[in-house]
Amino acid sequence: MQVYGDSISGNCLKVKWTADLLGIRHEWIETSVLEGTTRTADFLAMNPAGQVPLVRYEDGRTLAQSNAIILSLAEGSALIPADAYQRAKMLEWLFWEQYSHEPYVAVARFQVHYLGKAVADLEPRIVERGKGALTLLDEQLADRTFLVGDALSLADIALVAYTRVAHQGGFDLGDYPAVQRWIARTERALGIWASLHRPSLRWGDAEKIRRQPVRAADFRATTPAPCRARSRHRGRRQRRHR
Ligand SMILES: N[C@@H](CCC(=O)N[C@@H](CS)C(=O)NCC(=O)O)C(=O)O
Repeated sequence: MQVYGDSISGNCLKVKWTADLLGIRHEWIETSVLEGTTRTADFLAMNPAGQVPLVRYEDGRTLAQSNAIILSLAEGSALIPADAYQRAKMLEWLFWEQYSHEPYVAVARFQVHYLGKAVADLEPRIVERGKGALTLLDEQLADRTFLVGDALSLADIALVAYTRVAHQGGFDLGDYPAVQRWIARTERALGIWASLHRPSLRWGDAEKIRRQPVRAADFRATTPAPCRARSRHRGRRQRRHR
């Protein structure tokens, strides 16, 4: 399987994290949005929408839309709840992410962090709606570990993608403490903290994730204080983007 993705894009990273967590072998083909690679004739022939992420399977079939892709990759795994109601709750979060979170949190981040716009010049509606989305998440996460039930699901993967970098769009994650704790837990569950925090579950623990849900209890014992860990993590990310 080939994944056409831009590594600055949360939508694309959702696909990489899901594939890595499930041990799905893939070739990552870096496809730059800023350089217009998604609008070339070759790329448009694969995805007329001119967007990444896009996957191309061995048989030549293609699939776009990040949440459709992660749903297909995670089919039959513990990242999709077995219970019908919980599965629908997971989908509820995925649809909400695309309509009420990503268009504000991700767009603010893109304009500020990549296009160099001042936070003060962002369209007020984007800022208001972005804060609204983060507030809703914070309220929902106040008394739960993951977004659906007590186990990591695609809802966490989809929502963490842009929430963890919301500060790059001018949002202050310090205003959302439950969100900060959940980001730390989810990053750890995904193994994207592996080198810093030596989690008990590591990137590539594919069998474990495929067979049994990642539950809160797997992380509670050793999860570090989110603020200290976040600032170390942020430093690393910023250096990489310079
Ligand atoms: N709803 C789509 C959004 C995809 C999207 O907006 N992709 C951006 C990168 S995050 C892109 O390819 N933009 C290039 C363009 O529109 O020319 C998804 O979730 O995959």
